[in-house]
This record gives sequence, C-alpha cells and structure tokens, in this order.
Amino acid sequence: MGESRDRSTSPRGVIDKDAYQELDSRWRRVRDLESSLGEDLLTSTEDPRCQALADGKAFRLVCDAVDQEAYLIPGLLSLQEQCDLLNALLTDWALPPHRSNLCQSSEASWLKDGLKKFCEESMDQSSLSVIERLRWVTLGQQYDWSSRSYLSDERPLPELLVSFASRAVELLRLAGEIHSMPRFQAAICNLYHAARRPSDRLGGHRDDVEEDATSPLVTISIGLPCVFLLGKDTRTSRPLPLLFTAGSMLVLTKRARQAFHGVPSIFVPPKLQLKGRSFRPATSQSWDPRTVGTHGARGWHLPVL
Ligand SMILES: O=C(O)CCC(=O)C(=O)O
Repeated sequence: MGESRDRSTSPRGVIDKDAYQELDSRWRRVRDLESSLGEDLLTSTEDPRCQALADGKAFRLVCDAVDQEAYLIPGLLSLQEQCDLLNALLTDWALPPHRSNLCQSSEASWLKDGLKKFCEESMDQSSLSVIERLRWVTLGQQYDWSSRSYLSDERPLPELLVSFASRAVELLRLAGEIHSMPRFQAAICNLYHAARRPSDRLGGHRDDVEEDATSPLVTISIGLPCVFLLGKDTRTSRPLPLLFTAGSMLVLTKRARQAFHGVPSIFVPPKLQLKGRSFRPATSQSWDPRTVGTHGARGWHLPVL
C-alpha cells in the first residue's frame, strides 16, 4: 500500500516521460482477450521472458522492464481453493472488525445482511448494491488510508490466506530464490467488478509504507483475468504487461518489491460484458471464480511488513 503519483519529476522540476501512465492508458481501453491480440502481452510461460524454476512450477520474469526478483507462479491454487477464498471473503472477512471501503466501524448489520443474501442467492436491490460497491477489504494489521499508515492493533491474518501465500514462497525457497519464510502480517483484498467502472481498476503505485521494504509481497489472483502492469521503481520505465489469471500468484521481492504496479484492465468475456451499470442476477455459475462476473473478486494482495 503506498505511493501513487501521477507524474515523476526530475530534480530540475522537468516532467519526465511517464512511460507507466502511457501504457496504463493504453491497456485501460482493452476489455477482453480478443481485443488484446496484437498487443505486447505476456500470456504464457512459454514466452522467452519467463525463466523456469522449481521444475517449471515457478517462473522468474527476465526482461528489461522488470527487476529480476519478480516471479510468476501460474495455477498454484485449485478451483476449490479459489472458491474457498471467495467464500471466506464474502461470508466472513468482509465484515467488521476488518475495514472495508463500505464500513470502518463495528456496526454493520446492513453489510452482513447484504452479503448473506448474496451468498444465499436470494438477492434484492439492497444486497446487489452492497456487492456492487464493495471494493476493498483489509485483513490482518489494519491500514488507515487517510494517514497512510498501519494501525497499531495487530490482528492475525486468516490462516487460509497465509497458507496459500506461504505455498508460493516455499516454492521459491526450494528453488534457492528466497532464503526464509516471511511472517505475513497484512493483506488487502481488491474486488474489481465486471462493470469496468473507473473503480474497477488500480492505478500504478508502489507499496512503500511497510517498514521492511525488502520482504516479499505476494499477490493472488482469483476470478476474471486481468492485465497486471509490472514496472521498476520509477514511472519513467516502461512496465511489462502480463495476463494474470485465476489461481496464479505473483511474488515481488528485493528490488522488485519497490516496483510500480497496477491493474489497468479486467478482461470480461463478451457474454458477461455488461451494458451500463445494470447487474445480472447471481446464478450458481457466479460461484465459479473462473467466470465470476458481477462481483468479479480478483485481486489478493499480501504485503509483508
Ligand atoms: O489487485 C491486484 O492484483 C494488485 C493489488 C495491489 O497492487 C495493491 O492493492 O496494492
């Protein structure tokens, strides 16, 4: 969690070319895989920019656009595990005492009722409106966005999340890339909805608030695929656009931990592309994180303090 600048300036105050912003604007306009054809997008681990590690279970990203301490681990979570995450988020984690963009107090019966109806698939307008507006939830040590700092009352992170993030780090430890298992302390769950509103993307930023700015940061993707832009520690570097798919994880460590990154676009399959802001009713299909549409929970983010 941290810095989000629009432009970078040189010491003399001259505005340098914001290569990150340029690519971010370009990708915002691309709304599905089909329209991405012909663009430079890393879509497969066969790409020469992926260097296999751990018997081909993990890949180091090797190109000028990123520091080499960035790793992609495709398909590490099973479909059932992705469902378990989504379920835990909507039935438990999104409620107080965890903070979310909808509620920062302990009284939230309306939130609980809205999420419950949604999960039981007996939605009405008010529960739809809850789901539609839920954008982020913080877990573990809570974060205060206004002061841009972590609050002192430390809460443990949910075990399920820690075990999934540890699985990724363990693979890299066995491959000799990371030397010890970090103690995960905080997470933000970002929900990007298929409506593709401005709130359904994440601008380029660095996570620079954590005290230990070198310990690994793990991002878990569930739901619809997205374009993840991964750069270096300055916006003047042109970032690498990669397709980040459900069940996959990204681990940024050492220098890459300081990298600008963000999510300019969620890919929404044409049959789920929504007109205006009208939302479809939930169906049992909406529980399949591969096709999760109206409530496209997508990003899971575990910065380590
Ligand atoms: O949602 C994602 O995949 C990225 C999340 C992120 O970068 C953040 O929350 O700081």
